[in-house]
Amino acid sequence: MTRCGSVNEMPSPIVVLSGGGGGARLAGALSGGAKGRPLVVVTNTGDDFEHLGLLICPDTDSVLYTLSGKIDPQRGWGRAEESWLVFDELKNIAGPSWFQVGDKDLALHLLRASVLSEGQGLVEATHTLARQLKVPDTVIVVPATESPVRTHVLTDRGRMAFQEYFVGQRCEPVLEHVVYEGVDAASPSQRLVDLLNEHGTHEIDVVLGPSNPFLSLGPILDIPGMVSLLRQQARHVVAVSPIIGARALKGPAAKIMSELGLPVSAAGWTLWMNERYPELVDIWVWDEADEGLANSDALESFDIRTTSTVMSDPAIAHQFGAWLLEACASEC
Ligand code: FO1
Repeated sequence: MTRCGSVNEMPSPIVVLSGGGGGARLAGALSGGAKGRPLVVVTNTGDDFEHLGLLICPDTDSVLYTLSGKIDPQRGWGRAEESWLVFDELKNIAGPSWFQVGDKDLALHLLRASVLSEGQGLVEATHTLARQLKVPDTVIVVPATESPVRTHVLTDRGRMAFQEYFVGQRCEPVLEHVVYEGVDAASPSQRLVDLLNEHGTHEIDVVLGPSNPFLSLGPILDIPGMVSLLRQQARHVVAVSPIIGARALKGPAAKIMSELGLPVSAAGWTLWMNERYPELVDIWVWDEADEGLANSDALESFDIRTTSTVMSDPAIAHQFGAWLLEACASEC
């Protein structure tokens, strides 16, 4: 089946699946540079959790903050020019201090709680917050699902919720298995389904950000119906490797691959993704540092393209975004 060469007069969206800092940075790189094409950013909800009685949505918020120019670029999460008065006082009165919530960030969590309590669902609430934060209106940020999907990890220290593993234990436990609690009962958010179905089949392009496949993309792609929805609507699905050399630029992707007994390389990631989500990806984007690995027999039938994928500053990230848009539009 060829999915290439669609001739569509109307601008069809670029859809980015985003989790963690890499996905948010890529969404930022593609926003504004999409040559009139709207950008839809589908966010991972597996990291969401209740803290201090508030729903915290870290991956959605990293996208909102990145797209509104408010992200702290060093940390890659939370607000730039943050203050910590509430957090410091929480510590003084023996409140929970393992998860740091800054004052400006707290304001967003309070606003989300307020609109949710007024009856908005997570998707509508995210849209409201995006407008309040002044995310450009050419970008739609949409949580992958309205249903509660929560990532849990099984480790050598037992089972724990994602943030307990990621922040509380700094990803130190050896990971044995990942579970997306609630995923079997979940479905893609209706807003996402509508956005994708507004266009004919094979008109949108889908980009899987350089996000952790187990912790960030899995909770999106494992939602029943998600892969078939994307595949049915996409002209091209392009996946960006989170592994460069034998490392992940940030986060535990390489450590987890090694703990799961997978080869830690762009090739290992490609073969695992293809086995886990067969026929989903058309174009595999690797960093140019890994070019030499693409010649293996096991990868003969894969469309692997290499470029500099390190989004070290906004200008370089935009160059990579422009390159990706060209790749989406190319024949495969
Ligand atoms: N990450 C940390 O390493 N430590 C924190 O205390 C922390 C607080 C935090 C608060 C709000 C938020 O949106 C994100 C926060 N993160 C923190 C990042 C978050 O745990 C991870 O980036 C994602 O869940 C992984 O993608």
